[in-house]
Amino acid sequence: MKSLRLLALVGLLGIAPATLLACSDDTKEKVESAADSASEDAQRALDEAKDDASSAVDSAGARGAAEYVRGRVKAADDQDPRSVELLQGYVDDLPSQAKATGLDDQDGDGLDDDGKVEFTVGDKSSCLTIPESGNDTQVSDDAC
Ligand SMILES: [Ca+2]
Repeated sequence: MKSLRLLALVGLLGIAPATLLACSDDTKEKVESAADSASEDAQRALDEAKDDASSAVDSAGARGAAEYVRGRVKAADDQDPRSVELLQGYVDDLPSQAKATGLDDQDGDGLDDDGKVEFTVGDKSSCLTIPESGNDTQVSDDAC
C-alpha cells in the first residue's frame, strides 16, 4: 500500500511540472501574441498619424502643421495640453519639411512655458497657442 501511494506521488510530481510547463508555454504564447498585436496596432496608429500629418502639411503648409498638432492636443483631452513630451511626439509625426520651434521648458515642470509653438513650412509660418486650460487653442498665420 505504502509503495503504491509513493508511486502515485512520484507519478504526480512527474506530471505536474510537465503540465505547468505546457501551461506556461501556452500563456507565454498568448502574451507574446497580444504584445505583437498591440505593437502592430501602435505601428498602424503611428503610420496613420504620419499620413494625416503629411496630408495636412501638403494641403495647408505651416497652417496645416499647426492645425494637425492642435487637433492632436484636442483629441488627447485627458492629458495636459502643454505637455512637452506629448507635443514633441505630435511634432515628430510631421513631415521633415515642417519645422517646429518654441517648445521650451525652462522651469522643468514638463510643460511648455508659454504654450506657443511656431511652425514653418517653406517661407510661411503659423503659430499655435495653447492656453494653460487647454481650451481655446488658437492658430494664427504669423510667426509667434
Ligand atoms: Ca515649463
